[in-house]
Amino acid sequence: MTLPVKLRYVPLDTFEQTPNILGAVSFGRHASTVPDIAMQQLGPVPLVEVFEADREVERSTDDGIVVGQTDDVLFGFLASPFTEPTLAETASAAYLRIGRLIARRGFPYFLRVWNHVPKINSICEGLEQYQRFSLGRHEGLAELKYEFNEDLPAASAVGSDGATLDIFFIAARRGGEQLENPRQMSAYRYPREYGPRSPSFSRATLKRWGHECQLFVSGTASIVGHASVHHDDVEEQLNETIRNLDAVFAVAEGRAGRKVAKDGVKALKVYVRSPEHRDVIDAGLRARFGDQVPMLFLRADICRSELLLEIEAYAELA
Ligand code: 3EB
Repeated sequence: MTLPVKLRYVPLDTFEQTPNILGAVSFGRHASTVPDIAMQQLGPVPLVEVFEADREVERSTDDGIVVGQTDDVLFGFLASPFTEPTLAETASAAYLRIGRLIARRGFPYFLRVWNHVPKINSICEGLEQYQRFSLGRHEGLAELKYEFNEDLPAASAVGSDGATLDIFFIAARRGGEQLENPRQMSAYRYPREYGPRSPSFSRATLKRWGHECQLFVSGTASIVGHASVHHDDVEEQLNETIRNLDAVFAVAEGRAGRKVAKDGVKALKVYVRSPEHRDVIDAGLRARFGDQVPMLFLRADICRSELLLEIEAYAELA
């Protein structure tokens, strides 16, 4: 079986020629034909994140959610306006709408979710916006009856420069496997100091399609156990993050019984708090993953204020 969806970063000026676009997301108001997240790209060429299907795509808008689907996979994008103190309620309502849509359409399993939270580090009425978001997401997923040790998808949750809570995702008829990282505490078990409800995500989703496999690795940062390490040192945060990515790859390789090849890493998305750190991160990632690895750099606030970067990965295991 060929992969029903592949994730690719495609130059903005040619991405519309991609056949069978299941969904696409631009960053920084470049493309008017697809949903956009208000963020600054830090690369030389503006890129669009494209979910490429293997056949014709059926498009619709349902309950405010932009949807693309084939027989096997569903992409969705939802932007939710909110006022700062109501972010938890907004997040829980958004997850309920999304969860009901994917259930109704027969794709109840998330493979990967991306969350973009405006002013993610700002404190509103004594609670950080990221923690408010986590609280709402947790309540939404609990109401949808997701099992926190079984059904949590790979995810990223980072800032944006916009005013809406933006969530996009891909979902399938049958679930992937939830992977954790032995170097890190599972996020859904983080202690109370990180918020009243723990962040509901797994470290990666491994999805098999017949003999082929794909791996969606969550946003990964310089965290060991549950603690952030190497405050104020971007190069050490990068090295720790690469060790975490490698640890997740190793778990996936054990499960899948095959390797994540260098050319199997099809996408790395790098969230950078300070634009001046971009080049040193770029060099470190090329040293580890090779000069040809596709990368998309975004300026973003990360969900803990001491974290300077976060990196997510997508790989195909042939
Ligand atoms: C961490 O490991 C860093 O709340 O969905 C990374 C990926 C992080 C996803 C989320 C948060 C999330 O806790 C932060």
